[in-house]
Amino acid sequence: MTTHKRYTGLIEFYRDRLPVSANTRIISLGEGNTPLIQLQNIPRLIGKAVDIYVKFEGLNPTGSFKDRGMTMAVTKAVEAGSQAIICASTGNTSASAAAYAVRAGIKAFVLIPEGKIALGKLAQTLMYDAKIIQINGNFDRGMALVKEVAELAPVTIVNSINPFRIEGQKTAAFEIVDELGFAPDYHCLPVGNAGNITAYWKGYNEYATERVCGNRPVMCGYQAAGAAPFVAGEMIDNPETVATAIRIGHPQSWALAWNVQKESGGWFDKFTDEQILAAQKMLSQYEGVFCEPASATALAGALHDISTGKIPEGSKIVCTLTGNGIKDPEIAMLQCADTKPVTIDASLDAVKRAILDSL
Ligand code: AN7
Repeated sequence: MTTHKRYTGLIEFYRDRLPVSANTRIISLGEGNTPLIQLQNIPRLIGKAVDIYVKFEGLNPTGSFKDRGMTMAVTKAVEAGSQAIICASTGNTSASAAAYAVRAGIKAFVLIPEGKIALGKLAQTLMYDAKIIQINGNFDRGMALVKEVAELAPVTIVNSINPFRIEGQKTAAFEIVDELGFAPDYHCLPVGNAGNITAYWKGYNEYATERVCGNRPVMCGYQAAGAAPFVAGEMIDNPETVATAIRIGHPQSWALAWNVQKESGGWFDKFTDEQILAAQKMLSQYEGVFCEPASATALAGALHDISTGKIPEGSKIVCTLTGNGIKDPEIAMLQCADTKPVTIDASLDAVKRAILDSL
């Protein structure tokens, strides 16, 4: 007899490890359970004996890891009787908040920096019918405003300062260990507000404490060179990077992330926009995995640290690819400016010639 088991999201799946009760109405879009893809061509290309896996979080319902935190944050907001949620966002949080608010039947307000979020993120947030408030300031300013307004208005903040976001996002570490049977030696991820690095560390720690796995990874947090407060050792005021998702100068989980670095024996580093874009292209071109620029920072960092030996050969490495490449079509088109599609006559002859030309 076949038993059918429908996957209905990470809260159901990990409900024993999350703050829900039997009576909680779960707000889910089937998030989580994302593929852990082992890279096959890039390790060969760089000539290093390393196992690199990418956790492709771009395959969540709204195309980013934020959905893991949002299912939990919105579930708890609804449980507490909230009628509206609010966030500041570089794009992905706003898309996720908007979608889960629709699902819950509550209102979403999102503050975004005008002209500084990727087109796909704006399009989806519009489609989910959120109240979009564009500001002539960056994410950090938006976050400060959200904190102030939440003191005055009946709205629940769903940025990662909401502890339920971290609870939901820790499940990505559970999935990795459940699949591999161990924690990786190194876990690499892009750092903006540093909520996600905090969440992964919490997940790995919970599993290690309960002996689900015997080891904990070294946590490597990578930033864009123009938005690298953790590398500077201080907040910065005018962050700039092509990776708009991590264009953040005042990380909200500052102290928590430093704690992760110390406890895990990890480090922060920064990479230029050129290095980030090269890593994004490389993943698409050699592995068939299309992530957004911010996400590629994880691979840029891992490849750099592998090349210097800081991450030694023989290591098992997981890179989190936080968001889907389709979210930022403008950058993708720029990346491929030199490889325009050929346009031909709609005839068999012309198609044959076009194929033979490029064989
Ligand atoms: C693709 O959407 O902060 O270090 O407002 O979208 O947990 O902040 C996005 C962050 C990495 C950084 N990769 O994660 C927002 C927002 C992608 C992201 C990060 C973000 P954190």
